[in-house]
Amino acid sequence: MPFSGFASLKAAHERLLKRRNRVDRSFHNGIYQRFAHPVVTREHLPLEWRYDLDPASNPRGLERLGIGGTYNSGAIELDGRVLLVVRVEGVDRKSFFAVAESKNGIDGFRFWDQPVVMPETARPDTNVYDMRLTRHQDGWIYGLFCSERPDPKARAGDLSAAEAQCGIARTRDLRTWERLADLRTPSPQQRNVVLHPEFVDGKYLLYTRPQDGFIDAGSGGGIGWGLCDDMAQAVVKKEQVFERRAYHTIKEVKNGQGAPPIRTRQGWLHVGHGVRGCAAGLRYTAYAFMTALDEPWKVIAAPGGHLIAPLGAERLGDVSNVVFINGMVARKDGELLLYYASSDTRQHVARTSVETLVDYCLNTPPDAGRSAACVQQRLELIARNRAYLGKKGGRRK
Ligand code: M1P
Repeated sequence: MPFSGFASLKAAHERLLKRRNRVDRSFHNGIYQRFAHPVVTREHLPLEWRYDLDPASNPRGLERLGIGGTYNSGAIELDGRVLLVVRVEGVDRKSFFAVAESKNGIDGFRFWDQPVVMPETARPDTNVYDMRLTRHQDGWIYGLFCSERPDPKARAGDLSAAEAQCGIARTRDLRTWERLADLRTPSPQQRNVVLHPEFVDGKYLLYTRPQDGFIDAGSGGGIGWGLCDDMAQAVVKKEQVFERRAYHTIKEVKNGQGAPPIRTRQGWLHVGHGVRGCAAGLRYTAYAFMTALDEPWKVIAAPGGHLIAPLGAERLGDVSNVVFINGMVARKDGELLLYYASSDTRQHVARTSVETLVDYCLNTPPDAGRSAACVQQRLELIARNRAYLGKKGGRRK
């Protein structure tokens, strides 16, 4: 009997795509809302991307090209819709990009009819992932992503040494992509490169993550910046680190720029990820900071600690204990959608407003650096609250 279950798989798929998302009321921090469901999972992928639906060639209904995860999405609003360029990872460990679209950015995400066909350069990429989308002042939408290839300098027999570089492509509609030359910088390795949305002194500004040696050695030197004349042949001659790693913080091992920053009255609003080591391995969390409007490389606000950490089911996945952010969309009404992925497996959204995240950045105390200093911060908060409650006639102890 040939497999007859595609109709019910199709119906279940359609139910998933139509499922409304709801705010997770069990979580509160006043900074953002979490939602009950991830916005994109591997189950969102169309069946025809995974199965051969023809009973003649697939009588048992086997999945022919399985998917491991859908995560680390770049995000943009285009023609009133939220579009995610999702990192889709096949079970063969190779990632590719695919666009998923939603009206409200919270639910109803549907993939376009087929994955992005990303042109290659003369040196084909083994793996591409983690696109950052920037709508630039020059009129193009740029997609900057990591292009990974085997390290040409690897010892014979070493199949893990890889070289990561920043691939660059541009588009007007996310359908047709023009691949440009990879970014060249003084660093032997690059990941997490993001294009700033505006010209600075007539030049393109890039946020980089200078790194040396083997890509997973954790030697990332912080978030850097540099200028470049031409995105078609992008060269950053001088890279300067402005957002450093720090001992005993959420970004002790490495950090990286998340999405392109958003212009606000008070400064540029940034998100990024910080990584620390612990007995369970590396722990990735998302954090926020602000930089000066006229000098986007000058940090003016750095709230202590993480903004989003993996919670509950988010803690488990292909690479557990990871929250990674590379998409952020500010909508017309001031709503701010933060696209974070959990554990290299699935894509989520958190909802806030630009105003709220600016308040968070400007008014959350910075990392005090030492336990005793952190206690002082908390004592000050408690004292202020007691004074306030006392004035209101509240209970005092
Ligand atoms: O597995 C966690 C993350 O590891 C890398 O990030 P980073 O370059 O900061 O170490 C990337 O592979 C990223 O895709 C992944 O989510």
